[in-house]
Amino acid sequence: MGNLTGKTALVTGASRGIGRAVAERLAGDGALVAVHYATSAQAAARVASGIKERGGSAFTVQAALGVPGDVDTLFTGLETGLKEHNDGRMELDILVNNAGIMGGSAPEETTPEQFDRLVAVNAKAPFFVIQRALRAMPDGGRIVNISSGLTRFANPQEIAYAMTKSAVEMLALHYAKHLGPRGITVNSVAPGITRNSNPIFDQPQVVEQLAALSVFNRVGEPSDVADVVAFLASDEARWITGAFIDSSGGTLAN
Ligand code: NAP
Ligand code: 2V4
Repeated sequence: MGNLTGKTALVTGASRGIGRAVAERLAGDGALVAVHYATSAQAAARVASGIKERGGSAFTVQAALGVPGDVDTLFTGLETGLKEHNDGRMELDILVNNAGIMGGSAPEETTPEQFDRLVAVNAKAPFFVIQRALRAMPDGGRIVNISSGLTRFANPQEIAYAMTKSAVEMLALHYAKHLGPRGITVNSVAPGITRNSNPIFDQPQVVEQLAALSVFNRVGEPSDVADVVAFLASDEARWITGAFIDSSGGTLAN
């Protein structure tokens, strides 16, 4: 029996990277996990089947975020999955807003369309996903939003992206107060450079430079971040809300 046995969790962007590690960790702790994805159906199915092979419970949910109707699509899929896999118990105990897109363009070259897309996926979608999730979330629920160390570390290639992450951090501050009476905690987790499927991680010289940003002289692994999220999702973190949790391997202290 894990510490999340009997709980349900929705992890957005769980087909790969940090979201995948979070889904696997929460499922390992006993939660029934909705593995959300936008386009990577096969990868998400592999995440869910891997969880089940290890004795956990999971199902996949498809929804493109940052487009009209996104939240309806997401929650229709979530509700279908919960009906089928959770004996009709429709409550959502844990929400992890992880799905996000990055910028990677110089400020002079960022277009209004790119800016709007970053805002739509990284900031607007989490706001409305929370709004909808709260209808289904019982007292004592958990909300974790994935931000970025770039709200505190300068990288001019990512100004627009960092602006969206600053916006996401406001969710924890203000919702923590709003949801305190329900015992629901809302926190931000800010990873530093974390290995994902970006081809830069196949270049040893680049990885060496990125590693030097952390006081531990390595890049983060998705599981480094997932362990922090799992703690915030647990009962043991009941006294932490409205917090910014630096999960950058000391990059912000460097
Ligand atoms: P990733 O490997 O690029 O994976 C992104 C995930 O988000 C995928 O599951 C993807 O689904 C989903 N997604 C992307 N756009 C979406 C959209 N419009 N609608 C719905 N789902 C969408 O990402 P990651 O590197 O693990 O990053 C995860 C989170 O951590 C992001 O919020 C990111 O900003 C943050 N972060 C990452 C780093 C880092 O260095 N990796 C550092 C700090 C913060 P599909 O596969 O189906 O497209
Ligand atoms: O510098 C980051 C960083 C980055 C990048 O390198 C470019 C990328 C991979 O296209 C997008 C990106 C997203 C990020 O969230 C970060 C990041 O969090 C970060 C960086 C440098 C130092 C500390 C950080 O937290």
